[in-house]
Amino acid sequence: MISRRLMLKTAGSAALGAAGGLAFSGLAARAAEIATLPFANGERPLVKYPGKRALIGQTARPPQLETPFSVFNEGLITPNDAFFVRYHLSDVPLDIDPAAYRIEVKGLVDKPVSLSLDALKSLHDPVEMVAVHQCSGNSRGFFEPRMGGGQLGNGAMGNARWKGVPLKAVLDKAGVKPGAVQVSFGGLDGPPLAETPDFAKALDIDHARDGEVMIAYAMNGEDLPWLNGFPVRLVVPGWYGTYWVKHLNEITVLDKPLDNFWMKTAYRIPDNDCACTEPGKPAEKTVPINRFKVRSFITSVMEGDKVQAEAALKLRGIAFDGGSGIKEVAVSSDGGKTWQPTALGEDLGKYSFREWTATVKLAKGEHELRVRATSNEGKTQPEKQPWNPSGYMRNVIETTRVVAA
Ligand SMILES: Nc1nc2c(c(=O)[nH]1)N[C@H]1C(S)=C(S)[C@@H](COP(=O)(O)O)O[C@H]1N2
Ligand SMILES: [Mo]
Repeated sequence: MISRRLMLKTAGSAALGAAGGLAFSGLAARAAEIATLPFANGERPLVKYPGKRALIGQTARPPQLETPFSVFNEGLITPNDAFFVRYHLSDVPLDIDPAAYRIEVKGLVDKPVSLSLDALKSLHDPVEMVAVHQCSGNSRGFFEPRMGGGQLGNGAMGNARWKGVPLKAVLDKAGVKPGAVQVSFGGLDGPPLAETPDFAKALDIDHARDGEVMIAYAMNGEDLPWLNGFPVRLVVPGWYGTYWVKHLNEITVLDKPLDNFWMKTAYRIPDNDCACTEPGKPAEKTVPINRFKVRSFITSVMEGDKVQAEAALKLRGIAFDGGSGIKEVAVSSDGGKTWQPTALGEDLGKYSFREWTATVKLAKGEHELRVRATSNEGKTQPEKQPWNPSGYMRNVIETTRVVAA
């Protein structure tokens, strides 16, 4: 088999230099246009990376790309070339040989194993699941007051059909020893400086062995896109993206919780019912971020759109939660005073985006459209967004203002 190389050395880097800082050497991209996210300082270059259509460039080094929101109105599955990209460390792998690729399974196991991609695939019948993947900081740019971190709009999420092998099958192959507490996951990418902590995340042993957590080698019927973790990544259905380790090559069974920077310091939320603090205040006690909060969006109209007055206006959107599934979605066309039910679309599984549709009729003038989902476990979205120091887990009831004329 031939070594694969990310082919991006030739794309002109000068344009991005002008629009958004220096392009990552090698990972060059081109900025043709500017996208504007709907908050202050929301201008971003639209950049083109290999295997991706023009996406919203958040940072160039490492590459961080956001999906333009209009993509979510195209269908329930987010196309691979439009799927968001997030890396922490700039040493992104540019050259991977699938034939030489190995996944090491080690630590507190009966026999450490080193799996080739073929060996991985032959361990278990392929499993498939449609699941939303979402960055913890998705929508951070909308928080008030604002906080540090990537000023993301609502496009650091996507819904894909993942195919792979249950993590449990891999752990069983190595044989987990008694006393196992967590399993940690590392990928090929590394820090540019030795002082920067390498990216690794961990799941509790029972979670890792729940049969749903997957080592995925395909996404929407194709190899994983390079920038989404080729050739294999972890899929942790219903959990925030930080655990979905890309270019996965190290699985270590641990006898105590992983206490690296990425578990102990970063990606933690206030340990209280609202996972919130008073703006500007740190939390007294924190826990690692975990399941998605329930969310819903209107995708068929955008903020500021002009629509026809006194006519049937068809609204469409998406909803999802951390895996109980969507029970109902309601819309309001009067800023939340009154609500009407919507019709739910095809059920692609409890971890997937669920489509909803509704028809409203608007009198002449300005209107605040709102959408609110309720999950099967009875959770719904807040009217006011609780604040947390890292800007994680935004899930306030979304408002879209339109003008009917
Ligand atoms: N190897 C590796 N895996 C990683 C990361 C990373 O920096 N390196 N970032 C994590 C975070 S925070 C997110 S949100 C997702 C992003 O996945 P994507 O780039 O496929 O959208 O990858 C996760 N897995
Ligand atoms: Mo993330």
